[in-house]
Amino acid sequence: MSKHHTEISKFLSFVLRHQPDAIGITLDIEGWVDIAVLITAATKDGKTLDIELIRDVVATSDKKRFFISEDGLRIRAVQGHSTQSVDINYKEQVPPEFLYHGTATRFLESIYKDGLTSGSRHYVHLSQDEQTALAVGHRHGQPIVLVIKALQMHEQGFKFFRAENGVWLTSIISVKFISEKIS
Ligand code: HQG
Repeated sequence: MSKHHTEISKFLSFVLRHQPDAIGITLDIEGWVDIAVLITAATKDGKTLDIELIRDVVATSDKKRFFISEDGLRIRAVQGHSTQSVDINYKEQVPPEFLYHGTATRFLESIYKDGLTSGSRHYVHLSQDEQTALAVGHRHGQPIVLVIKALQMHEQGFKFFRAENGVWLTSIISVKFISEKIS
C-alpha cells in the first residue's frame, strides 16, 4: 500500500467507523453509506477521493477493513466501529477452542481486574492466529498475546461473531477465560 493509500484508508476508518458526522455523512444501522455521498462529503472537506481510489484502497487493504456492496454503490467498514449510529447484525458463530487477543503489558493489571472490555468500540476484537494478535498488541506498546477460551465461553452462553474479514467479536471477557501465551 502506498503512503497515499494508507492515508485514505485511515480517513475511511475514521468516518466509516468512528465519526461520520465529522464530514456530515450518515451511516445506516448496518454501517453503509452511498459511495457518491461519501465522495461529495469528503471532497467538500478537502479530501480528494474518487471511485477508482476507493476501489483500490478497499482491494489492497491488508486487513480487508472495508466492503463494497454487490451493486457497487455503497461502502461500509466490516468491523471496528465505535459510532453509536451503527449496530451491525452479525451472524452468531461457534468459535474455535481458542482465540487470541493482542494487547500491551501496561494494560494487564487493569485487564486482570476488570476483564477484557470493548472500550469505545462495540466489541472486544479477537483473532484466530497468534501472529495477528501480536501485531495488534504492538500498536499499544510492549505486546503480549492473551489466549481466550472461546469455545468454553460459547458453551456458557456468550455470543461470538465473525466479521467478513475474519476478525472475531465478543462483548466482554471475564478473567477466568483469559490466560497468557507462554512463549
Ligand atoms: C485494551 C485493529 C485496560 C485492549 C486491530 C486494547 C483490531 C483494556 C485496548 C482492532 C481492558 C483497546 C481493535 C481493560 C481491553 N483495561 N485495557 N479492562 N480491556 N483493554 O484499539 O483490540 O488496523 O480499541 O487490550 O486489528 O487493540 O484498526 O482495540 O489494547 O482488530 O483495522 O484496550 O483494530 O484493526 O484498543 O484493536 P483498541 P484493539 P485496524
